[in-house]
Amino acid sequence: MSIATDIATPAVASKFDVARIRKDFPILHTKVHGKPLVYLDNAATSQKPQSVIDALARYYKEQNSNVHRGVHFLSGFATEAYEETRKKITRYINAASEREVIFVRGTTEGVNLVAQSFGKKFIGKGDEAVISALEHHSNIVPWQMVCDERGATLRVAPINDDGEIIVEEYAKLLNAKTKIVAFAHVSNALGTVNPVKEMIALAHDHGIPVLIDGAQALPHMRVDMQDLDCDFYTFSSHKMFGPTGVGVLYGKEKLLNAMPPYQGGGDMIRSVTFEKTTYNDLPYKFEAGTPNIADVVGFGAAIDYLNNLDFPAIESYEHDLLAYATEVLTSNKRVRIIGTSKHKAGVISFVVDGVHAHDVGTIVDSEGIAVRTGHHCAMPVMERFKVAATARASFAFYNTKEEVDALARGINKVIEVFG
Ligand code: 7TS
Repeated sequence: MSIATDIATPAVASKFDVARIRKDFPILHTKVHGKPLVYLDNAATSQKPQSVIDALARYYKEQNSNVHRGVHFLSGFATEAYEETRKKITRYINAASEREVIFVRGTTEGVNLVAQSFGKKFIGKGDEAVISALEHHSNIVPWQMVCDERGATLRVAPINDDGEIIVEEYAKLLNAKTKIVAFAHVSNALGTVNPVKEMIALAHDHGIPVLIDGAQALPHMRVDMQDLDCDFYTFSSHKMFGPTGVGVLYGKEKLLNAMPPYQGGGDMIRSVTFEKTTYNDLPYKFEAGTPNIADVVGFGAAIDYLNNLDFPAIESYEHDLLAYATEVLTSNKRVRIIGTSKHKAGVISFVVDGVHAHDVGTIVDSEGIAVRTGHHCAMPVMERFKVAATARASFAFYNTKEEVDALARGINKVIEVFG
Protein backbone atom coordinates (compact mmCIF):
# COMPACT_ATOMS: atom_id res chain seq x y z
CA MET A 1 0.00 0.00 0.00
CA SER A 2 1.57 3.26 -1.04
CA ILE A 3 0.61 6.30 0.95
CA ALA A 4 0.37 9.59 -0.94
CA THR A 5 4.06 10.40 -0.48
CA ASP A 6 4.04 13.83 -2.06
CA ILE A 7 1.56 15.04 0.53
CA ALA A 8 3.92 16.93 2.79
CA THR A 9 3.02 18.48 6.12
CA PRO A 10 3.06 22.11 5.11
CA ALA A 11 4.54 24.98 7.03
CA VAL A 12 1.72 27.28 5.94
CA ALA A 13 -1.09 25.08 7.27
CA SER A 14 -1.04 26.93 10.56
CA LYS A 15 -2.08 30.10 8.71
CA PHE A 16 -5.39 28.47 7.97
CA ASP A 17 -7.81 28.82 10.88
CA VAL A 18 -10.28 25.97 10.42
CA ALA A 19 -12.24 26.79 13.60
CA ARG A 20 -12.95 30.26 12.25
CA ILE A 21 -13.90 28.93 8.80
CA ARG A 22 -16.33 26.42 10.32
CA LYS A 23 -18.28 29.28 11.89
CA ASP A 24 -19.24 30.39 8.37
CA PHE A 25 -21.13 27.14 7.71
CA PRO A 26 -24.26 26.86 9.90
CA ILE A 27 -25.03 23.23 9.02
CA LEU A 28 -21.67 22.08 10.43
CA HIS A 29 -22.99 22.93 13.90
CA THR A 30 -26.07 20.74 13.66
CA LYS A 31 -26.57 17.24 15.05
CA VAL A 32 -27.49 14.00 13.31
CA HIS A 33 -28.90 11.11 15.37
CA GLY A 34 -28.04 13.22 18.42
CA LYS A 35 -24.33 13.36 17.44
CA PRO A 36 -22.42 16.31 16.00
CA LEU A 37 -22.57 16.13 12.20
CA VAL A 38 -19.32 14.94 10.61
CA TYR A 39 -19.87 15.79 6.96
CA LEU A 40 -17.54 13.78 4.73
CA ASP A 41 -19.62 13.73 1.55
CA ASN A 42 -18.26 16.88 -0.03
CA ALA A 43 -17.58 15.27 -3.40
CA ALA A 44 -21.34 14.77 -3.75
CA THR A 45 -22.10 18.32 -2.69
CA SER A 46 -20.43 20.84 -0.41
CA GLN A 47 -22.08 22.79 2.40
CA LYS A 48 -22.88 26.50 2.00
CA PRO A 49 -21.55 29.47 3.95
CA GLN A 50 -23.99 31.93 5.53
CA SER A 51 -23.06 34.56 2.93
CA VAL A 52 -24.37 32.33 0.11
CA ILE A 53 -27.56 31.53 2.04
CA ASP A 54 -28.06 35.27 2.67
CA ALA A 55 -27.46 36.14 -0.99
CA LEU A 56 -30.20 33.71 -2.05
CA ALA A 57 -32.69 35.10 0.48
CA ARG A 58 -31.80 38.70 -0.44
CA TYR A 59 -32.25 37.96 -4.12
CA TYR A 60 -35.80 36.68 -3.60
CA LYS A 61 -36.66 39.38 -1.07
CA GLU A 62 -35.30 42.39 -2.92
CA GLN A 63 -34.11 41.66 -6.45
CA ASN A 64 -36.27 38.97 -8.05
CA SER A 65 -37.15 39.60 -11.68
CA ASN A 66 -36.42 38.07 -15.07
CA VAL A 67 -33.17 39.00 -16.82
CA HIS A 68 -32.35 40.54 -20.19
CA ARG A 69 -36.00 41.32 -20.89
CA GLY A 70 -37.42 44.29 -19.10
CA VAL A 71 -36.83 48.03 -18.97
CA HIS A 72 -38.14 48.23 -15.44
CA PHE A 73 -35.90 48.75 -12.44
CA LEU A 74 -35.95 45.24 -10.99
CA SER A 75 -35.27 43.58 -14.31
CA GLY A 76 -32.21 45.77 -14.76
CA PHE A 77 -31.14 45.00 -11.23
CA ALA A 78 -31.49 41.21 -11.65
CA THR A 79 -29.69 41.35 -15.00
CA GLU A 80 -26.82 43.23 -13.44
CA ALA A 81 -26.56 40.77 -10.55
CA TYR A 82 -26.65 37.82 -12.97
CA GLU A 83 -24.01 39.32 -15.26
CA GLU A 84 -21.88 40.33 -12.28
CA THR A 85 -21.44 36.63 -11.44
CA ARG A 86 -20.28 35.99 -15.01
CA LYS A 87 -17.66 38.69 -14.57
CA LYS A 88 -16.55 37.22 -11.24
CA ILE A 89 -16.20 33.75 -12.75
CA THR A 90 -14.34 35.08 -15.80
CA ARG A 91 -11.76 36.58 -13.43
CA TYR A 92 -11.79 33.59 -11.07
CA ILE A 93 -10.86 31.08 -13.79
CA ASN A 94 -8.91 33.59 -15.89
CA ALA A 95 -11.00 33.11 -19.03
CA ALA A 96 -10.04 35.46 -21.86
CA SER A 97 -13.54 36.94 -22.06
CA GLU A 98 -17.01 36.83 -20.50
CA ARG A 99 -18.23 35.43 -23.81
CA GLU A 100 -16.42 32.21 -22.90
CA VAL A 101 -18.40 31.68 -19.67
CA ILE A 102 -21.74 29.96 -20.25
CA PHE A 103 -24.15 29.25 -17.41
CA VAL A 104 -25.46 25.69 -17.45
CA ARG A 105 -27.25 23.49 -14.93
CA GLY A 106 -24.01 21.88 -13.81
CA THR A 107 -21.11 19.76 -15.02
CA THR A 108 -23.48 17.18 -16.48
CA GLU A 109 -25.13 19.74 -18.70
CA GLY A 110 -21.75 21.23 -19.62
CA VAL A 111 -20.54 17.90 -20.99
CA ASN A 112 -23.86 17.21 -22.75
CA LEU A 113 -23.81 20.64 -24.36
CA VAL A 114 -20.37 20.04 -25.88
CA ALA A 115 -21.10 16.42 -26.84
CA GLN A 116 -24.31 17.40 -28.63
CA SER A 117 -23.31 20.71 -30.17
CA PHE A 118 -19.64 20.06 -31.00
CA GLY A 119 -20.54 16.48 -31.89
CA LYS A 120 -23.22 17.52 -34.38
CA LYS A 121 -20.78 19.70 -36.26
CA PHE A 122 -17.41 18.00 -35.85
CA ILE A 123 -17.88 14.26 -35.13
CA GLY A 124 -18.75 12.05 -38.10
CA LYS A 125 -18.78 8.44 -39.21
CA GLY A 126 -15.51 6.64 -38.48
CA ASP A 127 -14.27 9.37 -36.14
CA GLU A 128 -13.15 8.75 -32.58
CA ALA A 129 -13.59 10.36 -29.16
CA VAL A 130 -11.17 9.61 -26.32
CA ILE A 131 -12.02 9.53 -22.61
CA SER A 132 -10.35 7.80 -19.64
CA ALA A 133 -11.24 4.81 -17.49
CA LEU A 134 -11.76 6.93 -14.37
CA GLU A 135 -14.60 9.11 -15.60
CA HIS A 136 -17.88 9.88 -13.83
CA HIS A 137 -20.85 8.58 -15.84
CA SER A 138 -21.60 12.16 -16.90
CA ASN A 139 -18.34 12.18 -18.86
CA ILE A 140 -18.98 8.75 -20.39
CA VAL A 141 -22.63 8.49 -21.37
CA PRO A 142 -22.92 11.77 -23.35
CA TRP A 143 -19.95 10.64 -25.49
CA GLN A 144 -21.43 7.18 -25.96
CA MET A 145 -24.68 8.79 -27.08
CA VAL A 146 -23.02 11.08 -29.59
CA CYS A 147 -20.72 8.32 -30.89
CA ASP A 148 -23.77 6.07 -31.41
CA GLU A 149 -25.63 8.86 -33.20
CA ARG A 150 -22.70 9.81 -35.43
CA GLY A 151 -21.26 6.35 -36.15
CA ALA A 152 -18.07 7.18 -34.26
CA THR A 153 -16.05 5.09 -31.81
CA LEU A 154 -15.36 5.81 -28.14
CA ARG A 155 -11.81 4.98 -27.02
CA VAL A 156 -10.86 4.68 -23.36
CA ALA A 157 -7.42 5.41 -21.91
CA PRO A 158 -6.68 2.80 -19.22
CA ILE A 159 -5.70 3.39 -15.60
CA ASN A 160 -3.08 1.55 -13.51
CA ASP A 161 -3.51 -0.16 -10.13
CA ASP A 162 -3.03 3.14 -8.29
CA GLY A 163 -5.91 4.66 -10.25
CA GLU A 164 -3.75 6.87 -12.49
CA ILE A 165 -4.32 7.32 -16.20
CA ILE A 166 -1.50 5.58 -18.09
CA VAL A 167 -0.39 8.58 -20.09
CA GLU A 168 1.66 6.58 -22.64
CA GLU A 169 -1.43 4.50 -23.44
CA TYR A 170 -3.54 7.65 -23.67
CA ALA A 171 -1.02 9.18 -26.11
CA LYS A 172 -1.24 6.07 -28.32
CA LEU A 173 -5.01 6.57 -28.73
CA LEU A 174 -4.62 10.03 -30.26
CA ASN A 175 -4.66 10.06 -34.06
CA ALA A 176 -6.11 11.82 -37.10
CA LYS A 177 -9.54 10.26 -36.45
CA THR A 178 -9.74 11.63 -32.88
CA LYS A 179 -12.12 14.59 -32.87
CA ILE A 180 -12.30 15.27 -29.13
CA VAL A 181 -10.67 14.25 -25.87
CA ALA A 182 -12.55 14.49 -22.55
CA PHE A 183 -11.34 13.59 -19.08
CA ALA A 184 -11.65 14.59 -15.45
CA HIS A 185 -9.25 16.95 -13.74
CA VAL A 186 -9.82 15.09 -10.45
CA SER A 187 -11.54 11.70 -10.13
CA ASN A 188 -14.60 11.67 -7.87
CA ALA A 189 -14.31 7.95 -7.14
CA LEU A 190 -10.56 7.76 -6.45
CA GLY A 191 -9.36 11.32 -5.86
CA THR A 192 -6.65 11.04 -8.52
CA VAL A 193 -5.43 14.40 -9.81
CA ASN A 194 -4.66 13.88 -13.48
CA PRO A 195 -1.70 15.50 -15.28
CA VAL A 196 -4.10 17.69 -17.21
CA LYS A 197 -1.61 20.13 -18.66
CA GLU A 198 0.52 17.34 -20.11
CA MET A 199 -2.54 15.51 -21.44
CA ILE A 200 -3.95 18.67 -23.03
CA ALA A 201 -0.59 19.40 -24.71
CA LEU A 202 -0.44 15.82 -26.08
CA ALA A 203 -3.90 16.21 -27.64
CA HIS A 204 -3.02 19.64 -29.02
CA ASP A 205 0.05 18.14 -30.74
CA HIS A 206 -2.55 16.41 -32.94
CA GLY A 207 -4.80 19.49 -33.13
CA ILE A 208 -7.49 17.77 -31.01
CA PRO A 209 -9.70 19.91 -28.71
CA VAL A 210 -9.90 18.88 -25.05
CA LEU A 211 -12.77 19.07 -22.57
CA ILE A 212 -11.89 18.89 -18.87
CA ASP A 213 -14.49 17.83 -16.31
CA GLY A 214 -13.49 20.08 -13.43
CA ALA A 215 -16.32 19.15 -11.03
CA GLN A 216 -13.94 17.79 -8.38
CA ALA A 217 -11.04 20.17 -9.03
CA LEU A 218 -12.51 23.62 -8.36
CA PRO A 219 -13.48 22.81 -4.74
CA HIS A 220 -9.81 22.16 -3.97
CA MET A 221 -7.66 24.31 -6.21
CA ARG A 222 -7.53 27.45 -8.31
CA VAL A 223 -7.59 26.76 -12.04
CA ASP A 224 -6.43 29.10 -14.81
CA MET A 225 -8.04 28.52 -18.21
CA GLN A 226 -5.43 30.38 -20.22
CA ASP A 227 -2.58 28.63 -18.46
CA LEU A 228 -4.16 25.17 -18.88
CA ASP A 229 -5.02 26.01 -22.50
CA CYS A 230 -7.94 23.54 -22.50
CA ASP A 231 -10.70 24.10 -25.03
CA PHE A 232 -13.61 23.38 -22.70
CA TYR A 233 -13.79 23.16 -18.91
CA THR A 234 -16.95 22.52 -16.95
CA PHE A 235 -17.84 22.63 -13.24
CA SER A 236 -20.74 22.78 -10.76
CA SER A 237 -21.50 25.55 -8.26
CA HIS A 238 -22.89 23.15 -5.65
CA LYS A 239 -19.55 21.41 -5.19
CA MET A 240 -17.80 24.74 -4.64
CA PHE A 241 -19.90 26.05 -1.75
CA GLY A 242 -22.53 27.63 -4.01
CA PRO A 243 -26.16 26.67 -4.72
CA THR A 244 -27.36 23.62 -6.64
CA GLY A 245 -28.74 23.88 -10.16
CA VAL A 246 -26.05 26.03 -11.73
CA GLY A 247 -22.63 25.50 -13.20
CA VAL A 248 -20.35 26.79 -15.90
CA LEU A 249 -19.17 25.64 -19.26
CA TYR A 250 -16.01 27.50 -20.22
CA GLY A 251 -15.16 27.26 -23.91
CA LYS A 252 -12.69 28.98 -26.19
CA GLU A 253 -14.56 31.67 -28.07
CA LYS A 254 -13.46 30.50 -31.52
CA LEU A 255 -14.77 26.99 -30.92
CA LEU A 256 -18.03 28.12 -29.29
CA ASN A 257 -18.64 30.44 -32.23
CA ALA A 258 -18.18 27.55 -34.64
CA MET A 259 -20.66 25.34 -32.76
CA PRO A 260 -24.43 25.24 -33.34
CA PRO A 261 -26.83 26.14 -30.48
CA TYR A 262 -27.60 23.37 -27.99
CA GLN A 263 -31.21 24.34 -27.24
CA GLY A 264 -33.59 26.75 -28.93
CA GLY A 265 -35.78 29.31 -27.20
CA GLY A 266 -35.81 32.79 -25.74
CA ASP A 267 -32.60 34.78 -25.25
CA MET A 268 -30.52 32.65 -27.64
CA ILE A 269 -31.89 34.38 -30.74
CA ARG A 270 -31.29 37.68 -32.49
CA SER A 271 -34.36 37.52 -34.72
CA VAL A 272 -37.04 34.96 -35.46
CA THR A 273 -39.35 34.56 -38.43
CA PHE A 274 -41.05 31.35 -39.50
CA GLU A 275 -38.62 31.21 -42.42
CA LYS A 276 -35.39 31.88 -40.59
CA THR A 277 -33.92 32.43 -37.16
CA THR A 278 -30.60 34.09 -36.48
CA TYR A 279 -28.77 33.42 -33.27
CA ASN A 280 -27.55 35.66 -30.51
CA ASP A 281 -23.87 36.26 -29.76
CA LEU A 282 -21.91 34.40 -27.11
CA PRO A 283 -22.55 33.54 -24.37
CA TYR A 284 -26.33 33.93 -24.89
CA LYS A 285 -26.37 31.64 -27.93
CA PHE A 286 -26.03 28.77 -25.44
CA GLU A 287 -28.38 30.09 -22.75
CA ALA A 288 -31.89 29.43 -24.03
CA GLY A 289 -34.80 30.32 -21.76
CA THR A 290 -34.99 31.92 -18.33
CA PRO A 291 -31.78 30.94 -16.58
CA ASN A 292 -31.37 29.96 -12.93
CA ILE A 293 -30.97 33.59 -11.90
CA ALA A 294 -31.15 33.24 -8.12
CA ASP A 295 -28.61 30.45 -7.99
CA VAL A 296 -26.28 32.28 -10.36
CA VAL A 297 -26.43 35.21 -7.95
CA GLY A 298 -25.78 32.80 -5.06
CA PHE A 299 -22.86 31.33 -7.02
CA GLY A 300 -21.44 34.86 -7.22
CA ALA A 301 -21.55 35.03 -3.42
CA ALA A 302 -19.68 31.69 -3.26
CA ILE A 303 -17.00 33.09 -5.58
CA ASP A 304 -16.70 36.14 -3.30
CA TYR A 305 -16.30 33.76 -0.36
CA LEU A 306 -13.59 31.76 -2.17
CA ASN A 307 -11.81 34.94 -3.21
CA ASN A 308 -11.43 35.84 0.46
CA LEU A 309 -9.66 32.58 1.28
CA ASP A 310 -5.94 31.94 1.19
CA PHE A 311 -5.86 29.16 -1.40
CA PRO A 312 -2.22 28.09 -1.03
CA ALA A 313 -2.89 27.67 2.71
CA ILE A 314 -6.09 25.75 1.99
CA GLU A 315 -4.39 23.42 -0.45
CA SER A 316 -1.69 22.68 2.10
CA TYR A 317 -4.25 22.15 4.85
CA GLU A 318 -6.27 19.76 2.70
CA HIS A 319 -3.18 17.81 1.62
CA ASP A 320 -2.21 17.47 5.25
CA LEU A 321 -5.71 16.32 6.17
CA LEU A 322 -5.78 13.76 3.35
CA ALA A 323 -2.36 12.40 4.34
CA TYR A 324 -3.54 12.12 7.95
CA ALA A 325 -6.77 10.34 6.93
CA THR A 326 -4.79 7.98 4.66
CA GLU A 327 -2.46 7.11 7.52
CA VAL A 328 -5.23 6.64 10.07
CA LEU A 329 -7.38 4.49 7.79
CA THR A 330 -4.52 2.31 6.53
CA SER A 331 -3.45 1.62 10.11
CA ASN A 332 -6.65 -0.45 10.33
CA LYS A 333 -5.72 -3.77 8.73
CA ARG A 334 -9.33 -4.42 7.68
CA VAL A 335 -9.41 -1.27 5.55
CA ARG A 336 -8.19 -1.16 1.96
CA ILE A 337 -7.96 2.15 0.14
CA ILE A 338 -8.97 2.09 -3.52
CA GLY A 339 -7.05 4.76 -5.44
CA THR A 340 -3.49 5.28 -4.25
CA SER A 341 -2.18 7.81 -6.72
CA LYS A 342 0.67 10.04 -5.52
CA HIS A 343 -1.41 13.02 -6.59
CA LYS A 344 -4.79 13.06 -4.91
CA ALA A 345 -7.31 15.66 -3.81
CA GLY A 346 -10.17 15.44 -1.37
CA VAL A 347 -11.20 11.79 -1.65
CA ILE A 348 -10.53 8.50 0.11
CA SER A 349 -12.45 5.54 -1.28
CA PHE A 350 -12.16 2.42 0.81
CA VAL A 351 -13.52 -1.02 1.49
CA VAL A 352 -13.72 -2.74 4.86
CA ASP A 353 -12.74 -6.35 4.38
CA GLY A 354 -15.77 -8.63 4.72
CA VAL A 355 -18.36 -5.83 5.11
CA HIS A 356 -20.56 -4.39 2.37
CA ALA A 357 -19.98 -0.68 1.75
CA HIS A 358 -23.64 0.12 2.45
CA ASP A 359 -23.34 -1.45 5.89
CA VAL A 360 -20.25 0.68 6.53
CA GLY A 361 -22.23 3.77 5.52
CA THR A 362 -25.21 2.86 7.69
CA ILE A 363 -23.20 2.18 10.85
CA VAL A 364 -21.08 5.33 10.58
CA ASP A 365 -24.25 7.33 9.86
CA SER A 366 -25.59 6.23 13.24
CA GLU A 367 -22.55 8.06 14.66
CA GLY A 368 -23.46 11.24 12.78
CA ILE A 369 -20.87 10.67 10.06
CA ALA A 370 -21.92 11.23 6.44
CA VAL A 371 -19.94 9.21 3.88
CA ARG A 372 -21.14 8.06 0.49
CA THR A 373 -21.36 4.41 -0.44
CA GLY A 374 -21.92 2.78 -3.79
CA HIS A 375 -20.36 3.08 -7.22
CA HIS A 376 -20.16 6.90 -7.12
CA CYS A 377 -21.50 7.13 -10.69
CA ALA A 378 -18.28 5.52 -11.84
CA MET A 379 -19.23 1.87 -12.39
CA PRO A 380 -16.29 1.20 -14.75
CA VAL A 381 -13.91 2.27 -11.96
CA MET A 382 -15.51 -0.24 -9.58
CA GLU A 383 -15.16 -2.92 -12.26
CA ARG A 384 -11.49 -2.02 -12.80
CA PHE A 385 -10.79 -2.58 -9.10
CA LYS A 386 -13.13 -5.59 -8.90
CA VAL A 387 -15.27 -4.17 -6.09
CA ALA A 388 -19.06 -3.80 -6.16
CA ALA A 389 -18.97 -0.58 -4.18
CA THR A 390 -16.77 1.49 -1.91
CA ALA A 391 -17.33 3.79 1.02
CA ARG A 392 -16.01 7.25 0.23
CA ALA A 393 -14.94 9.95 2.63
CA SER A 394 -14.55 13.22 0.76
CA PHE A 395 -13.14 16.33 2.37
CA ALA A 396 -13.49 20.08 2.17
CA PHE A 397 -11.34 22.74 3.81
CA TYR A 398 -13.72 22.89 6.78
CA ASN A 399 -13.07 19.28 7.79
CA THR A 400 -10.72 18.46 10.66
CA LYS A 401 -8.41 15.75 11.96
CA GLU A 402 -10.91 15.23 14.81
CA GLU A 403 -13.51 14.32 12.19
CA VAL A 404 -11.08 11.84 10.64
CA ASP A 405 -10.63 10.32 14.11
CA ALA A 406 -14.43 10.09 14.44
CA LEU A 407 -14.53 8.21 11.12
CA ALA A 408 -11.82 5.83 12.32
CA ARG A 409 -13.87 5.13 15.48
CA GLY A 410 -16.96 4.64 13.31
CA ILE A 411 -15.11 2.05 11.22
CA ASN A 412 -14.07 0.23 14.40
CA LYS A 413 -17.74 0.09 15.35
CA VAL A 414 -18.55 -1.36 11.91
CA ILE A 415 -16.00 -4.12 12.54
CA GLU A 416 -17.40 -4.75 16.04
CA VAL A 417 -20.93 -5.09 14.66
CA PHE A 418 -20.11 -7.19 11.59
CA GLY A 419 -17.20 -9.13 13.06
N1 7TS B 1 -18.00 14.88 -12.97
C1 7TS B 1 -17.47 14.53 -11.79
C2 7TS B 1 -16.01 14.21 -11.70
C3 7TS B 1 -18.30 14.47 -10.66
O1 7TS B 1 -17.78 14.12 -9.49
C4 7TS B 1 -19.68 14.77 -10.79
C5 7TS B 1 -20.64 14.64 -9.64
C6 7TS B 1 -20.16 15.17 -12.03
C7 7TS B 1 -19.29 15.19 -13.09
C8 7TS B 1 -21.57 15.57 -12.24
O2 7TS B 1 -21.79 16.78 -11.60
P1 7TS B 1 -23.27 17.39 -11.50
O3 7TS B 1 -23.11 18.56 -10.60
O4 7TS B 1 -23.69 17.74 -12.87
O5 7TS B 1 -24.11 16.29 -10.90
N2 7TS B 1 -20.20 13.74 -8.65
C9 7TS B 1 -20.92 13.24 -7.62
C10 7TS B 1 -20.39 12.35 -6.70
O6 7TS B 1 -19.21 11.97 -6.69
N3 7TS B 1 -21.34 12.00 -5.82
O7 7TS B 1 -22.47 12.65 -6.14
C11 7TS B 1 -22.22 13.41 -7.27
